Amino acid sequence: MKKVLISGFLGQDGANMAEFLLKNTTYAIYGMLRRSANPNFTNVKSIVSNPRVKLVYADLTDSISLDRLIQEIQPDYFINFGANSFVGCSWDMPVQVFETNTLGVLYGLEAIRKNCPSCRYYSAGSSEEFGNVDYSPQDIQHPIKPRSPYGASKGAARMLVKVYRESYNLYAVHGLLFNHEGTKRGEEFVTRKITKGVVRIAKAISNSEKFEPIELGNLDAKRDWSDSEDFVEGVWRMLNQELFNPEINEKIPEVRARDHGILLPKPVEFYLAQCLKEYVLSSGETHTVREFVERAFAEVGIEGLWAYPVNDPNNPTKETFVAAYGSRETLVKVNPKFYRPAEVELLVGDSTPIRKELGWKPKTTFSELVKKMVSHDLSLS
Ligand code: G4F
Repeated sequence: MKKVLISGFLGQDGANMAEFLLKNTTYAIYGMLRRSANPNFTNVKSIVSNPRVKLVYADLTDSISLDRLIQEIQPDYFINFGANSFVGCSWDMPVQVFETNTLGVLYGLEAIRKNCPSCRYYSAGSSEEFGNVDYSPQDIQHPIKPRSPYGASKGAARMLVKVYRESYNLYAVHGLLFNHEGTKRGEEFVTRKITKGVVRIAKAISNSEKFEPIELGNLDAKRDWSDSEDFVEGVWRMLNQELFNPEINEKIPEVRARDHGILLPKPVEFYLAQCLKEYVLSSGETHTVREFVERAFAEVGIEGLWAYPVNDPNNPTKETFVAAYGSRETLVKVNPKFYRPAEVELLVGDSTPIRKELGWKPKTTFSELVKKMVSHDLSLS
């Protein structure tokens, strides 16, 4: 049975990837965890007792632990979703962010090179690498222009993946993922913060209770939001390019030879590494944080208006979202503490190549995503 090692197993993407693989393959899943006094298994509660799932311990910042794990498991795939993924805190802990997001990638690549060079490696890249963008929509050729320590850490990881692929012919790819959300999203990210807040406020209004507004930062930031469940399929396609792109089989005689049962001097991944491509995953649409707020409130039947409070001496110029009818209560207010030292103002991705070459496309639209997240949060309370 083939083996897939997933780091960041308890996070949104790790858990969605494990669910996808349980449904669509017969492979064994090794969910990598860090030692923690109170690990949160919420995202994996429906799969963790599946006999194909095994929990294993290592830490991306501990090269010895990764080395040992890869040597022991000999995985066919190592999907590295482990990261410090919250851009906002990357200014507060830049060294930890680099240790996890960049050195963690280096340690993984080294462990594969030494112990298991036929293992296919996925590195979770980010549209944050594009930063203050030169053009729209952004594609794989867009230069790396990060605006945060997080974006820089991911850009550096991308270069390491390239160097290891080209130097050692490893099947290693760094996918460029635009924002992706869903019901497993952490509450520090703006989409889930909004959907949880909307549900809290809707419940309070229906029970005639008082409530605090949702406090947000930059409402004008534009993001290209998709569903993480769609993206894990795109990642899997990037890791199996020859299965989805028949042209690769034509280009590489060794792949055809392997398919005919002919023994090759090197693993097939060695030959594939020379024609691997990296791809952008995105919806191709961009929306402001403001629009996300409006849609999420619309899902619970609350219409609002953007306004500037005249009677708030502490916050005279900051915008608020107030209920359009009835008491005109404040639903959302801006709190400068949620602004970042530098912002990525606009992201919108061009995912045409993966759609054409690997046949991937997202299934969930922006409005379906908002609806899904709000409905899920309603079902929790
Ligand atoms: O939800 P966010 O924190 O996501 P961000 O920074 O775009 O990063 C996410 O997407 C990246 C891909 O582009 C990933 F690499 C990364 O790991 C992560 O998944 O913020 C989205 C936008 C930002 O412009 C932020 O300034 O929302 C703005 N925002 C406004 N108010 C807020 C808030 N963000 C957060 N987290 N909290 C707020 O109150």
